Amino acid sequence: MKNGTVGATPNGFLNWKKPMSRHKPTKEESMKRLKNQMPKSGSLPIPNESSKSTGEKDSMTIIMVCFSCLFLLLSALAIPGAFAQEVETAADVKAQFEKDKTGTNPVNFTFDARLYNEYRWLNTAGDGGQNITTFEFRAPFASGKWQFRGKIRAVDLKADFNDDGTDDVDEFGFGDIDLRIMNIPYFNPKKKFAVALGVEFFLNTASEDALGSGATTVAPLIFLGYFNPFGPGSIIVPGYQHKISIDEDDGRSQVHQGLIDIFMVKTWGDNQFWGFIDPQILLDYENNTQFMLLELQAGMMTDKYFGTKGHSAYIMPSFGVGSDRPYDFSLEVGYKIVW
Ligand SMILES: [Ca+2]
Repeated sequence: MKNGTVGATPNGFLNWKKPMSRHKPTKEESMKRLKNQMPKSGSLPIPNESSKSTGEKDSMTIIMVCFSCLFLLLSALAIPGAFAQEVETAADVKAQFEKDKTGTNPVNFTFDARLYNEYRWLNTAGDGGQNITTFEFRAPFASGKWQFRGKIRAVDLKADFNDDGTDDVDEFGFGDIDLRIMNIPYFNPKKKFAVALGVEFFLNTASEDALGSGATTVAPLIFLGYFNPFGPGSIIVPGYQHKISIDEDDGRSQVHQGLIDIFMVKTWGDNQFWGFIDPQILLDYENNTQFMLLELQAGMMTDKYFGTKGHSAYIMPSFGVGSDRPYDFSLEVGYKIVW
């Protein structure tokens, strides 16, 4: 859930089918697989050449079990009200939300424009890199009860899947477009607890096959917001999003995936600085694979330097874990305006 959520969810599920043997595919085979197994918006289908070793499988299982325990523990720890330091009224909360222009609170529906660039060092046999430039816009509607979010992206993808020194894909163009609407059906300021429900649509808009999923996908999501678990300005947001495609291009796979994540954010210095950690598990039910991503973000308001209002900047490294990970490491920098 990239930044505020399932909302903060990384667009980047893969649905590449792993080869059954250690046989190194030819370029033709790689391209065929590429055509058959295009990834989600903005993500690369990575053919992972090496078979998963038992050790890797075991360590992945251990990591997943640990993650699930952490998920349950944090959910239990953050029992509504357990860490409440003072009773707050809805008006107090509203005032706090209005003061916060960091754009990190997923249930604070503001107008919000973001431009960010991510570079991924891909988990390919040869060299692979993917640069994604995204423009994102969020707006409240229906008297602020609902939030719209849209993302449009340009993708530059170069990858050598079989390590023969030649790029098997080298494309630049528009990626898929994501649209999401979200609502907060339950919000209790005294218990410092909220529930968010939403649905996201991944549209099959990529200008080149390799730059999109080749499918139209619907993804309902739920997340819970526990406020002030680590003192004022902190939030824990466990969430789940289920993606299932309703239409695919010829030769492209069904998308059927789940994303579990725990977004944990803290702001400091009167909402001038923030940091978040967002561990995520991506479960590909279609291909029976899974991997983890760990996103870490540090951000700050830039208003006092630029004389602006509601402007901020951030940097976000991200790590891929597991043999089916799409990338080893990625680095994103972004600029955001909240009003
Ligand atoms: Ca190659």
